[in-house]
Amino acid sequence: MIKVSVSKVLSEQINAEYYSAYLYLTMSAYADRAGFKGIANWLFVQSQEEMAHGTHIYQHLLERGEMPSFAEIKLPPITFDSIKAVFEQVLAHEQHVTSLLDNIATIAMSEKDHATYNFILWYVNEQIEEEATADELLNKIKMIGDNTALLFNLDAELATRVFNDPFATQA
Ligand code: OFO
Repeated sequence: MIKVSVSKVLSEQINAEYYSAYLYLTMSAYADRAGFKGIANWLFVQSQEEMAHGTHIYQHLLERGEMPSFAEIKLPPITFDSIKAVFEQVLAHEQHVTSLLDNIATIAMSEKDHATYNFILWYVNEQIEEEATADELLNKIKMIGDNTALLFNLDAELATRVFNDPFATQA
């Protein structure tokens, strides 16, 4: 049985993950319209991953006999100043999500909910890679500066990303 305090933050995290998905979708649309189809692809795949993250928490709550609570998903920014501004926001957003997940881990531990603690550790660890990737891309974009040819090289590189369901083998 899950304590109310734990169930509450898990439901909030479903919302946060779906918000992330929506945010990366608006960013993807911006990049597409700006002519960077590869960057749009990378952000679209990121959006798909966030949907999978949210849905996995939803399934976990049901598996534990809990009714998830639902709330409105707020509207993310829908326009951006530049590709660099997009990736500045990606990094800031991932750092924010890390703090949400750390908070869930802390609450689960203090409630002695080892199942939730163990469950949420996957997400905590995943954030290490997500922050590192966002940081690396932002640094590349900063180094590229105003060199459009180099930005299109990066765009071609990011066009190759494909979605792999992170939980496919856990089903
Ligand atoms: Fe849900 O993985 Fe980052 O935010």
